[in-house]
Amino acid sequence: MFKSGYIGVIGNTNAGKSTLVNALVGQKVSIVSPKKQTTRNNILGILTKENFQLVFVDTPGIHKTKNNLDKSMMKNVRSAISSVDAVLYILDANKDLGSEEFDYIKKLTDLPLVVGISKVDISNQEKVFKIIAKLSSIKEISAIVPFSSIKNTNLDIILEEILKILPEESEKNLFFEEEMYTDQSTKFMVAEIIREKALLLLNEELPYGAAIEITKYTEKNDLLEIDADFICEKERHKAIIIGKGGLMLKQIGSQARLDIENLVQKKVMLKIWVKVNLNWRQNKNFVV
Ligand SMILES: Nc1nc2c(ncn2[C@@H]2O[C@H](COP(=O)(O)OP(=O)(O)O)[C@@H](O)[C@H]2O)c(=O)[nH]1
Ligand SMILES: [Mg+2]
Repeated sequence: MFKSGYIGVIGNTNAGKSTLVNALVGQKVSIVSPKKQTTRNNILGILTKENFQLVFVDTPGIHKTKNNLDKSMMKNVRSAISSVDAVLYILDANKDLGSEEFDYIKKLTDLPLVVGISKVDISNQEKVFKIIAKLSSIKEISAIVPFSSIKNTNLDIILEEILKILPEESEKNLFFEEEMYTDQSTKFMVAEIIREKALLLLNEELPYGAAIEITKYTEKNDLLEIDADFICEKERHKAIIIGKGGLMLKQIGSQARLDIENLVQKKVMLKIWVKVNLNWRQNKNFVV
């Protein structure tokens, strides 16, 4: 007996979706930061075991706008929802569940649905119970699971509940080869790692519209040589990214290099150039 399926991981930005997908897959497939809109593309995290293959679709998340939450939610997640077998909806245990989001969850019940309540390590039972009580009127929800990705609490239950709602298959239906844990190229992941360090280190100062582009990616014996352009739109943005005496860029580079070495399992030489380019925006990799 085998089970497989695509699971759309949906919820507000910062709810903890990417952290959960990384924890379930056991590999860092999706970058994480306290900043909104950290995840920009739908990223696949694949978990394959003896009797199942789950493909998690990590989505950029719902970007809350004051007047039209519903519309923007739909826009952000529509493509993920249209192609998945089940939905894993993530709510932050520390945030109240508002009526708009409640209505949105209700609408998702056309698909098999599990709700995860994240970050219970920094929340309390009262808050969690309040959310569960509100959700209890949506009978179609298969399971509500409070969890913590960071403390590894109830992640096994999340998997169990997802497997319960997927149909059994008579043959082993693999979407991806067993050893794959993402569909992304290593090169894309390298750009994402640099973006993550910039998000974390520059924090609020990260200029809007900056991007990372890998311009060289060459393996020489045991060494991987990577050149990257950090593209921004204004000279003063360039100064912020480089920092006093080049210190900021150096920090971004050395933190990124460590993660990249971990990813590729070899020594990495990473050079980053900061460039100003006004007209790069089309088809490029946005940072913010
Ligand atoms: N304490 C705690 N923090 C978490 C947990 N999961 C995520 N976070 C933090 O919440 C922030 C947003 O996480 P992220 O996975 O990027 O959220 P996403 O926008 O839904 O993908 C990051 O700062 C994470 O470190 C958790 O289980 N416990
Ligand atoms: Mg994310």
